[in-house]
Amino acid sequence: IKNRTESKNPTIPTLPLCPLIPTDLRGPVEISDVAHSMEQLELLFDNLDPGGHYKPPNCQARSRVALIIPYRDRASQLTAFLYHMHPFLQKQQLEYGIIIVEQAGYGPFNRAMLMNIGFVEAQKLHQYDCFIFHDVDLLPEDDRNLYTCPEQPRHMSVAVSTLKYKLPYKDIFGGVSALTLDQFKTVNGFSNKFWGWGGEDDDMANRLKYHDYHISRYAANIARYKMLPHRRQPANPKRHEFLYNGNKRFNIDGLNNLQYQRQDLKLNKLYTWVLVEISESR
Ligand code: UD2
Ligand code: MN
Repeated sequence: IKNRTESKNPTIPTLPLCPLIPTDLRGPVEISDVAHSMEQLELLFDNLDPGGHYKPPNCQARSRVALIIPYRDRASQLTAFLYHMHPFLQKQQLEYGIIIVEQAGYGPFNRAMLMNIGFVEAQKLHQYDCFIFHDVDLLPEDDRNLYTCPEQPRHMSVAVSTLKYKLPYKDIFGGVSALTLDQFKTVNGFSNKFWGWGGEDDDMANRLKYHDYHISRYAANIARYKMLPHRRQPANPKRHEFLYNGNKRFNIDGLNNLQYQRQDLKLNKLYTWVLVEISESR
């Protein structure tokens, strides 16, 4: 009788599946306030494939997770993020990659469009089945907050330090959120129309509702995050208007009309870096 985990080629044994619930979780995890340079971090984490990609060495991961991080001009937050996240994700025995999508230039920031770009670019690199859209300034405080994609889209940053660890309103979907490949395609990704602060996360919540999805969440004592301090971005004055008439655009504004110029892509040691130029078109 053949062992089930044995492959056809006897010289390459297949790894057993990783346990459903990772074995080494502890609950609350410490958040260090020691600053590291990127060079220091690169010496610290020597178990990553190029581009900051990781596979558990002793078992086959159940999920292949792409973390998509919208980014511009937050260097010290990025090092703090990488220092915290790599050990955190490895303890959860995931196959994962960290993709930093940086907006070039000084125009208004478009978080949602960078997410769409990250989704497209990540798929050119690995066969991801789960996408976690993640602010660079949020660090999870409990390792039972699993970075996976459940049956329904999951809003992960339920309790955030700067929001007094309370959900500000029921349909909030900003901060950190997880969608499967199929879910993200079904809703046509994020809207590309939200320039500047605000609204893009609520528009995504509306897209989910429109497609009969439900937002799932872990309990607030587990889905806790520390937000690193930063200045406020100028709010987008059009955000309410775009939110209000967003449903007219769900099927024409998103993944299917996404336009950008990729200026650079580097498989850095700790993350994949994609530099893009985006502009308001049509
Ligand atoms: C809230 C949401 C965030 C988003 C935003 C409105 C939570 C916990 N967070 O964050 O998900 O919906 O409101 O757009 O609900 N960024 C840069 N450089 C910049 C500006 C932004 O890298 O100059 C990136 C970075 O990853 C940052 C994220 O965009 O974490 C969100 O921007 P923010 O942190 O300025 O906004 P915040 O904290 O109000
Ligand atoms: Mn923030």
